Amino acid sequence: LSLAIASSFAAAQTAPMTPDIPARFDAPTTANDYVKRTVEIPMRDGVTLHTVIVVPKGAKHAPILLTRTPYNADARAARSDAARMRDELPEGDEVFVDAGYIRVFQDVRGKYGSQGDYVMTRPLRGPLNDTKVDHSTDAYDTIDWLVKNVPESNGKVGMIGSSYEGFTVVMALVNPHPALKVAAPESPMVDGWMGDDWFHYGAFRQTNFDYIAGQNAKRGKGEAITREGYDDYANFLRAGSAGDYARAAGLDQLPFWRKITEHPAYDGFWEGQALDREMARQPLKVPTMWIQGLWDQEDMWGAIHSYEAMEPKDRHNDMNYLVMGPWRHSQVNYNASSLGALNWNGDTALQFRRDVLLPFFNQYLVDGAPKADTPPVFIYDTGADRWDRFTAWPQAKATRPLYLEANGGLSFDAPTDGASKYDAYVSDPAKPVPYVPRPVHFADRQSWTTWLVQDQRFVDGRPDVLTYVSEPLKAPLRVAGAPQVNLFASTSGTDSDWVVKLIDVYPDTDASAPTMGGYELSVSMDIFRGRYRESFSTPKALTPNTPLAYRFGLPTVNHTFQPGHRVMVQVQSSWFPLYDRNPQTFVPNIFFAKPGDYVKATQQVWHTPGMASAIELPVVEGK
Ligand code: PG9
Repeated sequence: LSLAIASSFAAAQTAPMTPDIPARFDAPTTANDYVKRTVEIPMRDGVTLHTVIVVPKGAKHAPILLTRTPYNADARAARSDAARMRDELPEGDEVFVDAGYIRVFQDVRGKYGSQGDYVMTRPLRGPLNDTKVDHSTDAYDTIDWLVKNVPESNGKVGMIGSSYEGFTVVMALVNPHPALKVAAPESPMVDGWMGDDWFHYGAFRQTNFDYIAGQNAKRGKGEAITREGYDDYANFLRAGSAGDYARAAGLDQLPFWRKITEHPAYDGFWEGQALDREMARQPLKVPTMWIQGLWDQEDMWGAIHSYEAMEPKDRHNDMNYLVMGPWRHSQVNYNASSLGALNWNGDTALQFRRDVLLPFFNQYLVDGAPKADTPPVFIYDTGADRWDRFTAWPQAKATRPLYLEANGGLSFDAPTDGASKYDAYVSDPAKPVPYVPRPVHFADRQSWTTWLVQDQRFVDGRPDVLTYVSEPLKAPLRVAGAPQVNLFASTSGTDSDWVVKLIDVYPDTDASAPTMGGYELSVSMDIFRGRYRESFSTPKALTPNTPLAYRFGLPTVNHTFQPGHRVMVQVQSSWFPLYDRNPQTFVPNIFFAKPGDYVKATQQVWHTPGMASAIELPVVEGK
């Protein structure tokens, strides 16, 4: 019998014990409308960077669109294992695919297929980087290779990318390669301490722990941190300080976390990496469109501040552009017909990519393309539900203080002396104010991407949240610029956080959208760590029970408060667990605060003529 079985396999047949995984498997690609090549591009120090080049079949004299990523170039260039390049590449690329672009994704050094060391936010060569390479040289060397080695290209390169991929676009603008003809940093991480990913005005963002672990524990994709329970409010409260949480999660092993804890203040480590400051020093060589969301929950600072840093150099108003859509972080590359409870007039991201971004890129990259009709500023009015095209930003020529009043009022009239001088509340670090309704689950993507438009009624009325509200508006109130907080406040502690929110309160009823009746939509809000009141680099204890001035900018807005709506301001002293708790006792480093440092504090917000707390609104007067 065994002889009979053996003889039933002719010599040409595959022997039963042939290993079933071949050394190599190539899926047929003849049906594809593109060719994908992977190459290892050598940098000036000999390190090779893994690069995926996707070329439309039959392309000639085509422009190149380049993205440099820490998020796996192979995966970024493979959305759905598709035969059509349009389906193979990310959604945001569809307009470029339709226009015949060559698309390139590259792993940054040290991640996924690229050689070399990964430094989370590799500083430019200089005091913080004594090597020969940075993202600026890597972009330069990559572009140099691409224009010499991709025969289907016309030698012109544009760069685009959001967030970290936007940070690498900005880096490429430092000593740019001459073939880099246009750039679009989308929500770039520019100043990680002032208002992008890691801190906001010195308050640490604990959502980063999963990101730091995922990015730095491995060359490939790492994992999020294991949780004790579903509710991150409880998980982080139980842990103690941010440092305690990180230690328990093993993050002390990660150099990037140690660097963060060694630089809690805005010292040379952060200031030396702030790319908006660097941009202010750079000549304006490449037409650049700075893009971000008006509710960008991760990188709210970078694009607008870089645009503002470059703008004085743009003497002919034809090099430096600003785009702000009604978007969450990176939503520019997805469908943006809605955000949380808000519905827009169509897919605002597609409108932008198709009508503004593509013509702008074509102008600089496609041989013989016409000049695009690109507005210097393209910004959504989130109250009027429409795009505005402006020649300059901000639109408001000056700000108008909107004063906090006794009895919870808000008014453009300055306060007069009255019986009530301040409003008080007790801020208890044992019961911090949540930033979204509990249970809080950082991994809940829907919650994270929409938290900035969360209805603020869930905290309105808490004893540790002060609420000030105007009368219903009789006429539209247009606000176009960055509101400034001018708060006079005291604390019984020696350190304190101040969270200030500018809110649009919808009319009590809306028969067409019943759940929007009375909605408290945050238009702009941020947190400020009190110890940095006088200096961002040198923290100082606050004098207890003494009203002190806190001035800081809120995120940029372009919003028309409609008639019948009311303006609201909320003030509170914690935003947990997104931001680590301020112990309210001054300690040298809040990351390492001890349980006994966390104390209740009585907070007072003042509204007297000499200490008139206000939000200075960039109001556009007239029609
Ligand atoms: N917000 C992320 C990030 C950017 C830059 C540095 C670190 C993190 C991102 O989405 O890429």
